[in-house]
Amino acid sequence: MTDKQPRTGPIERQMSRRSMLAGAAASAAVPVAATTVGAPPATAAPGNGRGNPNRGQTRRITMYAEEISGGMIGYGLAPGEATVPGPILEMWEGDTLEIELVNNTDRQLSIHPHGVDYSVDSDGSPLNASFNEPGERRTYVWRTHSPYKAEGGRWMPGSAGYWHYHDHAMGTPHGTEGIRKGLYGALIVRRKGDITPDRQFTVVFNDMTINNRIAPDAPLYKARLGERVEFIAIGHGNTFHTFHMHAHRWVDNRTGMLEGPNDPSPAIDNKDLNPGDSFGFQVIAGEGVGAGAWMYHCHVQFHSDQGMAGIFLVLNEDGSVPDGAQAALDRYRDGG
Ligand SMILES: [Cu+2]
Repeated sequence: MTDKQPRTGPIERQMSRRSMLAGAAASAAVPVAATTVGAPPATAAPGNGRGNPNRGQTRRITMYAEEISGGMIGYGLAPGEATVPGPILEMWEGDTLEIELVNNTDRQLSIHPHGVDYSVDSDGSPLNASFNEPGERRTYVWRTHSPYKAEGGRWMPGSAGYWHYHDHAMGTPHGTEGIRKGLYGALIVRRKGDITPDRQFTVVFNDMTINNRIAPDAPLYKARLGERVEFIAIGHGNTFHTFHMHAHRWVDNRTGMLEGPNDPSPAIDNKDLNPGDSFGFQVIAGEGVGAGAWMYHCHVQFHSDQGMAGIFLVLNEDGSVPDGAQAALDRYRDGG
């Protein structure tokens, strides 16, 4: 599945919400080279579904499913801008998101979410005749809710979480071919009061790939020292994985950061990431450890050895490349 690499890498695409919004033109295969990054984005992107934290907004977006190079198929927010993974979609608890999916392929496909509320006609599965025929436009409606007290006094969880979406109709009634070819992406539902990050990166362990790529062409994620970085990790395919990040730890709760001094959530830096799983967390890039080329990888040894490893490059605060980082990137490119 990785005989050819996608032309549009997640590096530039996920560098900032601004660049994602602008929909930078597809670039050639992303070179493993240290470069500076632009100023962090200042504003949220309306195009990705993120609104403001006032509850109860209904927003509508259009997504396009398209073939991209290398035999892959992706979702995008505009024609010609499909990527693997697809765009990060965001909601606040209480929001409704209407997604008009345009199928620009000659195959049946759909979009199926995890973690949110939907009726059977937005299920995204052939079981409920909820999919797009080739060329068809179809609207899927996703709803969310805040925690609430149910009858009998128990509390029900809200929708907030790091979730994901994927095809559920191509190849099999489970979308097995669509997922294999790249029809997947991150879905974030935030709770009022949540802090939004400076940068966001989607990491998908899909069979033996990361975002359908392998080392030395696995995604290179870049941030400046001290930036608040959000990772959304998703598992797909047919094998188990464990996600590990060097030198950065998070806590095993909804956000990755403690709610207060008495939050008992344990700190971790390695977590199961099996098919259908997703989790996310925020870290402060390089906090306590400094700038540098930090590896992230699947910790199943034969997976990392076969290419499920990439670099989280923490640049200096001024955006310059820290000492030794280019040498580390060169070693990575050379298979070291
Ligand atoms: Cu693995």
